[in-house]
Amino acid sequence: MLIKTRRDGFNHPAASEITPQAAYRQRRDLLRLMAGGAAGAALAAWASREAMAAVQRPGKLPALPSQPSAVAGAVTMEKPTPYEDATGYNNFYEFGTDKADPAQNAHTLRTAPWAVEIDGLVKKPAKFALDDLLKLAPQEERIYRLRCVEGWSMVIPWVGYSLAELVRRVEPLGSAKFVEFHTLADRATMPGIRSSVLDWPYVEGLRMDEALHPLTLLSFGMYGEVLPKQNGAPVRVVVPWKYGFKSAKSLVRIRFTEQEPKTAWNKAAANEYGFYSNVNPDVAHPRWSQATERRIGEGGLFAKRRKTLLFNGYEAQVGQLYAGMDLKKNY
Ligand SMILES: Nc1nc2c(c(=O)[nH]1)N[C@H]1C(S)=C(S)[C@@H](COP(=O)(O)O)O[C@H]1N2
Ligand SMILES: [Mo]
Repeated sequence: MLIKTRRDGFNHPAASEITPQAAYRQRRDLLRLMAGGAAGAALAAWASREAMAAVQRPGKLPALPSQPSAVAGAVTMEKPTPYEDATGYNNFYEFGTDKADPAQNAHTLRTAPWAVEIDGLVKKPAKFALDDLLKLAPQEERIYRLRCVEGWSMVIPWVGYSLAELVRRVEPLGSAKFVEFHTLADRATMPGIRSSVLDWPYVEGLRMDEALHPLTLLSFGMYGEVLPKQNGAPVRVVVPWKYGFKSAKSLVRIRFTEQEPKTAWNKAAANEYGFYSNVNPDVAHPRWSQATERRIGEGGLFAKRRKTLLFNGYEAQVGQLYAGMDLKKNY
């Protein structure tokens, strides 16, 4: 059977339209995930991950994906970025500003014990221990693109569940219009926060409808394994239609607010990093075009750049959220 591709070369089939090849790949991945499966062994790997060096693969996830993704748009036919590239070329300024710094330095991050605090305009404020957060909803693998504002992109098989699952359970008040994400800022283990490049902690935010969109993922793993520290262990957000900096790593607090959150990058340079930061080839960054991108791990310096797609290729799924908005003003 031919894989039907859209003009843009990407394909976002509903679960029912997944081609045999994609279904095979998904089944194989699930089997691979489940092979790690006797819960005890997986938990042991989870517990011992602290002892592993950052360069080693961090081990299986304790909570296993239970089903292929049913979220329309969660599947891409593109080849995932090689693991070594996705874990060796990172932005995580708490561990340094060079792309190689997080892989070098993030081993000092302590991911256990870990808890995420939920507060602000919410009926059920709570503090979730990581283990409870992991089990809150069935996890699944979703292959999403991540597009950095610096002009590169990756394709990553993330593991997690829709952030909406968590939001629903804590019951935001009617007055809650935005969700604010706070990430860890620990001077003792994060060498990068001695620098004043950003105002720590790293804060990001979404409008409530964006946070509730099923594509917005609370992620605990990638490539079927626990998140490597440099990729935001033990829990991060992934917002696939926005520039990468919206995808906050190493989350410690989620706050519901009435006001638009003051985000770290917006505070650092408001004219360069707006609140929305939707991937948009027609809105240039003040210092460079956003029309094309370089796929990391693909053919080095001479690889052809790809055309960047509106909403990173997820327009069919998320375009409606911005109906009637001027995306040049709301960049
Ligand atoms: N806490 C925190 N989260 C962060 C960042 C950061 O510096 N600190 N960098 C962001 C940026 S700019 C990008 S492109 C992505 C990179 O994610 P990756 O390293 O997993 O590819 O993480 C985002 N989340
Ligand atoms: Mo980025």
